[in-house]
Amino acid sequence: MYTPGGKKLNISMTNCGDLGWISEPNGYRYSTTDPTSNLSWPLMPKSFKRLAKETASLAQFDDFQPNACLINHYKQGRELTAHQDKNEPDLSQPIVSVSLGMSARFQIYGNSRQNKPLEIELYDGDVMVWGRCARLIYHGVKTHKGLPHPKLGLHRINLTLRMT
Ligand code: MD6
Ligand code: FE
Repeated sequence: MYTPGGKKLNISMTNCGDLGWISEPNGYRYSTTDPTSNLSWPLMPKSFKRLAKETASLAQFDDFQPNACLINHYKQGRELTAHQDKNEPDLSQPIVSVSLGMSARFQIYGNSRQNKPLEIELYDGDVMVWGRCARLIYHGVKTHKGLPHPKLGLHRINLTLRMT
């Protein structure tokens, strides 16, 4: 995908579910089809929905029913710059994020991307529920050099499950 400024994103992205988040020259939006193929996104596996619903409920979000799952793929050394996730219509709904493969540094900037970020390491299998006062904070990801993951090698995959 490309940024609205016309630059190629340095991570690759796809989606599953009824809707998928896309980045295009005219902005960011959710779309029912994949712009690279004009086909619908693949169905969201029931196991993804179940995991998201169960983990959201541990954080007191009742009845989280994701209909969109953004899938990000990072090669070693790639990064996602500071951003907010604000294209979803109901910001009282959380985002559930699943990390797989190589670990990465997740950077939390708070209310301004000018802040020095708080950094936490996200490991294979970590699940984060992102909501309430944190829902609109700036955040980014940096990968680093490390040992290859036994199954995914020098790659990281992140799933973010959303209601949109
Ligand atoms: C990543 N995650 O972990 C990127 N956004 O690769 C995000 O940008 C993100 O983990 C919103 C909520 C949770 C997240
Ligand atoms: Fe995000």
